[in-house]
Amino acid sequence: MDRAERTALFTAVTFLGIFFGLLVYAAKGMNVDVPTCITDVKPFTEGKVIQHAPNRYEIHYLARMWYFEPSDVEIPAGSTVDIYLTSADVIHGFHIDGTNVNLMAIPGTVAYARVKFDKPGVYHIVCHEYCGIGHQDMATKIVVK
Ligand SMILES: [Cu+2]
Repeated sequence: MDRAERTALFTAVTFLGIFFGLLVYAAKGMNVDVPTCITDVKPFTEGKVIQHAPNRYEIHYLARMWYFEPSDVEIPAGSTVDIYLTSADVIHGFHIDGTNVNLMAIPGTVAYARVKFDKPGVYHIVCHEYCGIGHQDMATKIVVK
């Protein structure tokens, strides 16, 4: 092997090692979860907001062609929200702007994410998986006061 090749290979492997190490650290050390399919919540057929405590919410989002239920949720700043997501028809996307919540709504499954809204503002939610003719208008928001 040429010396330059060896250097290039060593550099590439080193960077990949750092990259992978930081990913594992984020997942294990900082609890940044990759969304997984949860099985203890049955797919639901209506969207709703459930308040458990002053700063504790649970939102069941139902995605359908071409809107989200519930739409335009309002919560106080500092709230921790458990988000459950499912679809009533086809595959949809679910991204909350300004957070790292980025899920897929797959019919028959429930996706889950927890997010804490510290900063007041308007958090737009968009569908980013193509879902038909009305896809570009499929959005809602969470208003944090
Ligand atoms: Cu959609």
